[in-house]
Amino acid sequence: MGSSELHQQHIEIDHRTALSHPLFTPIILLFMVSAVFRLSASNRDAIAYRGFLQKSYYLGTTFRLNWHKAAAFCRSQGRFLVSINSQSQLDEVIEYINKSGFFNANESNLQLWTSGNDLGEQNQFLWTSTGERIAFDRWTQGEPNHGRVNDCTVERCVVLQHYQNGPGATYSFDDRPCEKEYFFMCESLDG
Ligand SMILES: *[C@@H]1O[C@H](CO)[C@@H](O)[C@H](O)[C@H]1NC(C)=O
Ligand SMILES: *[C@@H]1O[C@H](CO)[C@@H](O)[C@H](O)[C@H]1NC(C)=O
Ligand SMILES: [Ca+2]
Repeated sequence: MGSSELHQQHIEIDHRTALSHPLFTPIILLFMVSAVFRLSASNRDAIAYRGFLQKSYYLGTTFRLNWHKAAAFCRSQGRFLVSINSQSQLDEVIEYINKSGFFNANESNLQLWTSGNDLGEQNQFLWTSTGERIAFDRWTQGEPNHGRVNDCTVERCVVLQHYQNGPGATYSFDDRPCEKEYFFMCESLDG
């Protein structure tokens, strides 16, 4: 409420300045007023975003991307690929996936890109969205296995994977080829 009064004041000030100046045409005035309105709308959105959300996630399961494109997609949404460095962070992610209904829609397996990778130095896995080392030991059994093709290690980016039926992965990490396309999860880091 305080902020909308403020914006109205701005408009009145602009209005008076514009009218007192002989070079201002009504078209320029209209442009200025609409610019002020646009500015105030985007400020309101930013305040609402900070006010109501603690940490927000985005689960991308409508299309698959390679790791680099998934990271860019999250940035384009003002977010980062998800980093999971504790049991409580994993629980938040699982709860979000549960609520998304992904596994209700006859899906039995999920692999999604996280921000984890060892692209900077072999076997030094980092969450590159936060800069932390991967300290949460949640690797799927036998992983990371540094999968190789033609003597070159290609498995350097980390998925979170869950297989609903049978043994295997239970919300655990696996290094996969960064160029492969998987679903992905983004998070906001504020809050
Ligand atoms: C997610 O759903 C599974 C299966 O319904 C349940 O066992 C588990 O407790 C849920 N986890 C969270 C963190 O909500
Ligand atoms: C899930 O699979 C069962 C058995 O194949 C089928 O009858 C049902 O319609 C499917 N449900 C959805 C939402 O696809
Ligand atoms: Ca692997």
